[in-house]
Amino acid sequence: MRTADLRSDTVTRPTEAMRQAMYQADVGDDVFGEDPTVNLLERRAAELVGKEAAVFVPSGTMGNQIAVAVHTSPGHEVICEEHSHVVMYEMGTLARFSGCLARAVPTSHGILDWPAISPRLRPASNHFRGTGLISLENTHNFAGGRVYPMETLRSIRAEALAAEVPVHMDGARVFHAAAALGVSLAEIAATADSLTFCLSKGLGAPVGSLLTGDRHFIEEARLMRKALGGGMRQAGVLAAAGLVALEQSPANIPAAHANAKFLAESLAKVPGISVDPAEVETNIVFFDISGTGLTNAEFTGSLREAGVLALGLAPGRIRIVTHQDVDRDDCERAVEVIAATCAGPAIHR
Ligand code: TLP
Repeated sequence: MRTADLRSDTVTRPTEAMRQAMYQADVGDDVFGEDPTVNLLERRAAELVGKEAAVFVPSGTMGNQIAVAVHTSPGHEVICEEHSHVVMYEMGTLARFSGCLARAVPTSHGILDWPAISPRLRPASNHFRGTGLISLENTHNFAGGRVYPMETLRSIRAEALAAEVPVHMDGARVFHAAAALGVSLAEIAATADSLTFCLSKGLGAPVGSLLTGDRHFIEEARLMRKALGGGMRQAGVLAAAGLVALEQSPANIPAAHANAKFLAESLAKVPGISVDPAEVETNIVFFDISGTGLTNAEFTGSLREAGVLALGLAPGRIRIVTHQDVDRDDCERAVEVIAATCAGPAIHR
């Protein structure tokens, strides 16, 4: 039985072209700056997002946390949305590595705007260190892949510049945001001082993220990467897959978005499930199973037996994510399996 793995877009396997490129990659010691394939990937990434420079890091988490560490100093406050990855899912590293305090802002759909940010903004004083950074997540994972409207980003950018506070963007899935809006990566990236994006989320590469920014910022970021143990030596084998991902995978994103929409629209018709398809803008669908009477473990366990994998991320809240390793047939089967799972307990009640 083919498994439809919808737990995350991190589960994709490298394509044949990536494996070939990895096999043939020209490599050197990247800590000496001598890996030609890593150097090429970093140049290509910087070019794509319209920034001066980029540094290849093992994970999105490291990219984000290096950005926090370089932009801030201990005691600084980081304004971010309350469910953002940088504060909720990065092992407390904001505090552990950078000594920063999260000013986590509640929102209804994960998207911050200046009216939500400005009351939390604090210049340094005798009593507190003040705001060191604004961090925006685009797309916003735990808000269901929501995309920042360009005018919101531009207004945050303009106000933050005036307030002299840097903006970092956790663009783990910024390719998805660009595809949803029909804008270039550079247009989005221009609204932030630094941007992290992931090659291993929805782009199919096995490992790696890029942190991008101006030349001086990236020089500092390289030192911080080394301090965190992220100097990877002959990382060209990984960068080679990343270059293929940048070249070939963005073309697969529209299909992943259409499949997510299809899933949301189909699941909205299943009794016991609550989901608003209008809120699905990219490749992430969250739905509520409270109406089924099943626990997350019962629900995902039943799906797993039928070859469909989903994640329970909060009580009653299930996440499915589409990507290039699942097609429409897999999604149709997932809907059938979910509908059967929801119908099951009603028969026994
Ligand atoms: N997200 C993962 C899990 O950590 C939840 C997933 O399956 O979605 N920023 C955002 C917005 C992310 O969604 C993630 C990973 C990261 C950063 C961290 O990237 P990695 O896992 O490479 O450290």
